[in-house]
Amino acid sequence: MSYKYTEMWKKLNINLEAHDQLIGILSEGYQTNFLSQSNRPEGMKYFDFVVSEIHGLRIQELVEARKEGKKIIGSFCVYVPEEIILALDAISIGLCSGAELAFEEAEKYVPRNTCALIKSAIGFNLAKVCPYIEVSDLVVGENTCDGKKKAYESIKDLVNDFHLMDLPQTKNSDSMKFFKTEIRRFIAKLEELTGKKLTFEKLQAAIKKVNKKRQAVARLNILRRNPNCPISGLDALLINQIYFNDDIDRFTGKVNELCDELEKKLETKQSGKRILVSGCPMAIPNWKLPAIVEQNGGHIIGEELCTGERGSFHLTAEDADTLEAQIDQIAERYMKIECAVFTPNEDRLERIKEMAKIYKADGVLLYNLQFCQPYQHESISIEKELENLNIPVLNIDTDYSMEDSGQLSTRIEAFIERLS
Ligand code: BJ8
Repeated sequence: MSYKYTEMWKKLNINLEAHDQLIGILSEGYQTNFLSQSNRPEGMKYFDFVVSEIHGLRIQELVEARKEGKKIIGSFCVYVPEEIILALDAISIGLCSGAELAFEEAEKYVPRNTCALIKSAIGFNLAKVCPYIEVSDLVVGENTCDGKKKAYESIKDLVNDFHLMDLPQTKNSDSMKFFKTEIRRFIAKLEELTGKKLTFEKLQAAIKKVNKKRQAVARLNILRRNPNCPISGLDALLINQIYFNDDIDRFTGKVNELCDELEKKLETKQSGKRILVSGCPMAIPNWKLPAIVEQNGGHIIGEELCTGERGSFHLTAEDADTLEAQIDQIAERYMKIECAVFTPNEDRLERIKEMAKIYKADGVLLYNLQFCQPYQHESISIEKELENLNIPVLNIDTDYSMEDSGQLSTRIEAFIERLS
């Protein structure tokens, strides 16, 4: 990444030495996993560019937006409603949590047996290598799993400003009422921060804009259901990761352009066993599992992940005629997300079964981060259920380190070999 950004990083209090190392690792990983793929669509060039400028140009845009008075809102979870952020003229961004960085330091704040995603979020913060955290006027935490819930007690003191959104644990009419109250509390916090008032017109425009982004990735997902899935799982994951950080209109346009190109490639024969992945989110730059799968004869054709369909599948209704009704419909949309922190969470299993069918998956890979109780727990019953339906399944627990790559490779290769 160009050193023309050094002054900007310094102003953002970035540790330049540690940041250089991180960018070095990121570039190497990108070269090995992405740029070495053959026959990539032309449209991926834009996403390559985004990655090459992920701590550069995009941060510069956010810095400029702040100068114009816009607020930057960072978050770690797909339950944080983007529509509301946009409607208050703020910018929503996903925060770094996909690499093993400063874990020893992070373990001074959270127990060792905490998942890699949480340790990474804290590690990036402590190591001062995440310009997204530094540029965020507000970080929003959500009470989802126990690990995040407790980690936010530390994170709140490490960031510029912090808002905690409480989430119910079950889905029923009472919990929906509670969640709607929490959404309104979030609106109040954002109104105070931005000095603006949420209006029906602004929210309507934001709902439509976010839905268009979701529809663009849904279009890509529909193309991937084709017997000749025209894009690698790695590239599709990358798009799902960039979903959280790029300018929304530009991202939507570029995904649609890519889809226009892919629609013409559906006749090109693709090889590889079709794999559906389900489980914990894969935050950028966590590309470990898809890289191993696709190096061993698999082709990931769908993701039941928050960095995949779970995060973008549901649309917010667009037919409300009052602001209050819009807010309620937003709450209803977000409560449909099938995250394992809810109990019971039968909808997730139904989604996996449905996706395995419509994506014509040869097998399902359950991806759990070590120490992630909700997903590890659900993977046990999901594995049994899929086996009962004769859907081949491989249940994997891993973390962000590369130490288990050899072992994972062997298991995944054997799994792919047994798929008929
Ligand atoms: S909606 S999946 S983004 S909570 S991996 S931190 S669950 S111990 S990230 Fe998540 Fe929102 Fe749910 Fe999605 Fe905890 Fe598990 Fe770690 Fe996790």
